[in-house]
Amino acid sequence: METKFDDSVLGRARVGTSPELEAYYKELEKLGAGALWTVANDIEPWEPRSNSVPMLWRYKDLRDLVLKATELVTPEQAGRRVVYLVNDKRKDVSAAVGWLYSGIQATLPGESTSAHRHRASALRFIMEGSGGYTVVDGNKIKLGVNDFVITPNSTWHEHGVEADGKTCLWQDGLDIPLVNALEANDYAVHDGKQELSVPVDYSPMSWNGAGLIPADREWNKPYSPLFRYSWEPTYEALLKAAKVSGGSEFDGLLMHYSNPKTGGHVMQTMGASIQMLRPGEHTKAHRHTGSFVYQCAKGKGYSIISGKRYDWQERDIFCLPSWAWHEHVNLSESEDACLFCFHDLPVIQGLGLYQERAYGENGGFQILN
Ligand code: GTQ
Repeated sequence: METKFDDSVLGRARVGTSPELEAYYKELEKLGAGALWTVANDIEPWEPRSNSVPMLWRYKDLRDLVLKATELVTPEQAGRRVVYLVNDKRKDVSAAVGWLYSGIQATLPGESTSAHRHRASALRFIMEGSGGYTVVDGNKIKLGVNDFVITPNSTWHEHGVEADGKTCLWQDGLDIPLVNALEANDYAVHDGKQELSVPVDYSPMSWNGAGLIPADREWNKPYSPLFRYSWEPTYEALLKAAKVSGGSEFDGLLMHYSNPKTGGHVMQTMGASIQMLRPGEHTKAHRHTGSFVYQCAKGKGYSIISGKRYDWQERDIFCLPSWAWHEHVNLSESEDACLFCFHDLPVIQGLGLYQERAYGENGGFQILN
């Protein structure tokens, strides 16, 4: 163990054992109390500690099983027809990593769900299909492949695929584990489907992402008025940025989807980002707090997380636990690779919990295997 993590130093709990102490602990336990020094070193780790493990979910392995759900249950029966992604060490809270939930939802042409809402926030990244849509607070939003859409906390939402569309699969991301941990979740069902209160695509058409803000519109909600971030302008933004910037040595070209009104993250508890790795790019290793769920939107490569290599290609999903060393590699020498991710950075940053460390800095190291 490195000396700086030595629990025998002054300032750490370093009480031995004795029959007298054991008896004392028992007395305290009977009264619903305990001696802090018996747990202090555990509950006050020297550095951020994650209970999650890095994991990769290969699309080619999961896709058929997700589609099989369409033969087994209807949206009416299931509420949401979703295969969710379970971190080996977070089964108890149904998390993909940290306090984040993720799943893959399948909707057949002509199907739609009834509307519901919950205190947890949700987002989606479209994996395949056509004619998909989601209705957020009376605003029907059309969804195409690689589009990113938000359904902020307590907004009514329902999903569907037009009858002339193709089966849609999309990745859901929700902060269910976090909101449950905070003991603040709730859930309500709508008595059917929402009435559309505005024209289709009202949100993305009026908040168009060109840096222009409607002059006649008040927006005081704590989340982005732009509900959909389409792939085309997103990818174009990355290509343009790549012409004038090298990006970060740790992240390549990394952009956060933002609330056009504030420039901040799209929702209060969850944010999302898109990242481009140029042909052949191999980022430097670093680590930071925050939990991240990635989906490869384009290309192929691998990430080394906590010393282990995870190879990914289009549609594969993988997670990065808080404080895990990581670096990303684009395996193609001619094509760029794009990684979508969603994360809890709004919470981590908003509560002053963000910290970051470069590989090799302050004794940090990474063993590659
Ligand atoms: O579409 O609202 O994957 O409420 C899990 C919970 C999706 C949804 C999920 C949900 C939803």
